[in-house]
Amino acid sequence: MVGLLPSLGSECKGDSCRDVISMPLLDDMKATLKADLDVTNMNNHLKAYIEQQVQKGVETAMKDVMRQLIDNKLEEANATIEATILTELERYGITYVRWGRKSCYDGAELVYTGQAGGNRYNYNGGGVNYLCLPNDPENGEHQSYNNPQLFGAEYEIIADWNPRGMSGILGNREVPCAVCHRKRRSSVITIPGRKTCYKDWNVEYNGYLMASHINYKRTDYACIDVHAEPFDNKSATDENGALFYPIRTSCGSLRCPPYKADADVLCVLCTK
Ligand SMILES: [Ca+2]
Ligand SMILES: [Ca+2]
Repeated sequence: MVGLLPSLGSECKGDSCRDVISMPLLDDMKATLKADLDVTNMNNHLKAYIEQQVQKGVETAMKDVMRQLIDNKLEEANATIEATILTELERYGITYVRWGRKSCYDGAELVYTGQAGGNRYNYNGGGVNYLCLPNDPENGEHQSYNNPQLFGAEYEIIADWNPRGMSGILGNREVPCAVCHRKRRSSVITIPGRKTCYKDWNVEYNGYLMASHINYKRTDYACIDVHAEPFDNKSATDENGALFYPIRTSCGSLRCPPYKADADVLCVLCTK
C-alpha cells in the first residue's frame, strides 16, 4: 500500500501523483482490489487545509500574546494614573481655625497653633474678626503712634455664663487656637445652631457660638470648641482685650420653634 499523504513542503505533479493503491478485498478470497487514484486534488486540499489550520493557530497565539501585552500595559498605565492622582490629592485640602484648642482633630494637620486675638471689646475702628495669632511671631518695629488694635482674647465665661459641657475654669483665661489643614477635602462650613454635620460631611469639631457682648463693639461670631482649654497656666486675671461671650437665642424674627428661646447656640465645623 502506498502513502496517501506526501510530505509537507513537497508537491507532486502529474503522473508522479498517480499511485496504485491496493488493499485486501476479502481475506478468504486471497485476492486484492486494485485502483488507480489521482491524489493531486486531495493533496492540494489537504495542504490548503493544513496551512489554514497552521495560520489560525499562529493568529490565535499572536492574539493571545497581543492581548496579554495590552493587558499588562493597561495595568501599568492604570497604576501610574492612580499613583499620580493620589500624589496630587495630597496637595489639595482645606484649612480652618479651631478656636479654643491648641491641636487639630483626628488626622488633620496642624499648620500652626497660637493665641486668639482681635480688637479691644470697647474700641471703635479696626477689624471685627477674631485672629489666630501664631506663637512664633515675626515682629515689626516699635512705633509711637496711638492706634493699638491688636489684643489677646479672653474667655468671658464666668459663673452662670458657662455653657453646658464647657470647663468652668475658663473665665478671664486666654484663648488658644489651632489652624488645621485637612487633606483631600474641598469644602468647609461652620453650621450655627447644630452640633452634628449633615449627611456626607465630616465633623472637625463642635462647640458653642460666641461673640462680643451686646453692650460692646460688634465682632465676628466664632465657634468655640466644646472642649475649650486655657491658652496657658497663668492664673485668671481680668486683662480683657477681645472677648468671647457665650450668646443665646432670641425668639421673634428667629422662629421658635424650630429654635428654642434663650438657649445656648451650638455650632459645628464640617468638611468634605
Ligand atoms: Ca486674662
Ligand atoms: Ca475679662
